[in-house]
Amino acid sequence: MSTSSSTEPTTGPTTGRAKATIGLTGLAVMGSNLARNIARHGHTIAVHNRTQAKTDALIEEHGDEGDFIPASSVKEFVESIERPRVIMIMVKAGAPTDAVIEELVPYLDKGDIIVDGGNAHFTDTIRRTEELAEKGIEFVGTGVSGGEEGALNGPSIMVGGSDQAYERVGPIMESIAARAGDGEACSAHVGTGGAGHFVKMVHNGIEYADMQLIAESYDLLRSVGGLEPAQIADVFAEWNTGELESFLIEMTADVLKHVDADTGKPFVDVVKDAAEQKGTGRWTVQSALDLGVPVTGIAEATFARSLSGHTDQRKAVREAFPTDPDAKPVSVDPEVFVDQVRDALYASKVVAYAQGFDQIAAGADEHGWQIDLGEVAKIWRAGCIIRARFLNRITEAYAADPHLTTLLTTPFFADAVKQSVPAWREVVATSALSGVPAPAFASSLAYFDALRRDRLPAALIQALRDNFGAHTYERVDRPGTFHTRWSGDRSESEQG
Ligand code: NBP
Repeated sequence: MSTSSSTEPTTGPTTGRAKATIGLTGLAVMGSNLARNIARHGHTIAVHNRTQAKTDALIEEHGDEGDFIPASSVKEFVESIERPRVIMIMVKAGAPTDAVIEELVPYLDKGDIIVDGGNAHFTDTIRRTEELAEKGIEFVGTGVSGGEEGALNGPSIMVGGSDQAYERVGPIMESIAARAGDGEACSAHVGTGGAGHFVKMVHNGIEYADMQLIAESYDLLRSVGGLEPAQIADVFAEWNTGELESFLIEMTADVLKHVDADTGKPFVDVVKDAAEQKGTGRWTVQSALDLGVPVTGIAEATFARSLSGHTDQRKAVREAFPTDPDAKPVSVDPEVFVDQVRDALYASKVVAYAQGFDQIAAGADEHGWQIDLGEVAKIWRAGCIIRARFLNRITEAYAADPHLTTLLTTPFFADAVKQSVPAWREVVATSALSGVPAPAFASSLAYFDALRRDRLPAALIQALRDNFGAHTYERVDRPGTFHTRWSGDRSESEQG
């Protein structure tokens, strides 16, 4: 690595051409679209990919969209960027990201900044930040959401790293980010170290919950309500005009309307019913377990995907317990049921977001990140997959009280949940009685009910733990820690 930290002229030594403001390496679908977005916003961008063909294709197909400096080697790439350099990596997360960093470092100078826009695990980001800091290089772990369309036309960007790095990186990210309805850029410095990737991870976890709740709504409306996919598409389109308005609800209407060209069947009927996952839902749940935050909606959504893939078990149980031909179907008035499912969906969604924001708050506490939760809700209002009208309400709630105990008790959401409770119970009961599973609805309702209970059966669990393992317990009537001599005279002793 070069040790110089001085700045240099902003033209290349041999060409006299202006140097790039930013470089981007990793030109698969996300990277090339982000590079085009950056170029379209007037930034000169150096572009590089391990396999040269992708760089060539980008320049050939889109080179006229802005000022690109293609590079065929890492050295040439790094040298074409003005110092202190900002270099964005958009490669597969994990080992490829480390490999790219290792290749870049020998050519970098102190003060240069590496921005990782891939879906890195936040602990990798913390490690990379520390390792590169020892070399005088800033590392900015950045969550990018919005898929390939967002990358091109404006994603939601969750930037980590130091304040100093954000001063250089922030304006570029804000210029390419999606704009919310009020014109604000959906990009922010969410915190230092791994904060950007942590927030992106929880975003994806909430996305899992959102999609599972939508899928359960569809299943209930079809299997219990008797509606056809095209009719359910109309229901979702109608829901998208109210408080549920969101990208995923809108997309659901679109997908359910779609008819398969080969078979003439609803498209949803020709897709294999085994949901895949790339791992961010699992990471969210693993982190939540470590932090002790009950993200039940996200966990149910993640397990529901796993269950869908266990085709052998599904077949075995389906054959062992066939539908009883004499079973009385649960009868519902479809019109009433549509409204009940909407209310259940809304209340469950509020729970999923409340849990996700609890997890971000807990992660921030654990890692010493100053994350402004209202700001997070703000930058999710456009560009990202979970963009939704009601994120405005979450921003308002955190603006009124940045240290909220839970979103559920804020006036707007408390009112919404209160109004939804009867329908929510009806839908969960209907799901159980009809044998149409709705695990995310059920667990969200159970979470809400558990929080409301005056006394929880956790008291019995404590008593059992003390009985079999002398794990002690606290009493409701006086302070201290106690143990009962269960196998002796059952007298109680206070523990020191
Ligand atoms: P991929 O995740 O499919 O990664 C492909 C890119 O990684 C190619 O440029 C490939 O170079 C490069 N690469 C690999 Br693989 N191993 C490498 C190595 N050892 N050294 C150098 N380069 C290497 O691309 P993507 O779907 O565009 O996603 C890019 C990043 O953005 C990922 O981290 C992804 O998780 C994240 N992300 C994706 C989305 C989405 O919706 N797809 C959304 C948000 C974030 P090659 O061309 O030479 O093989």
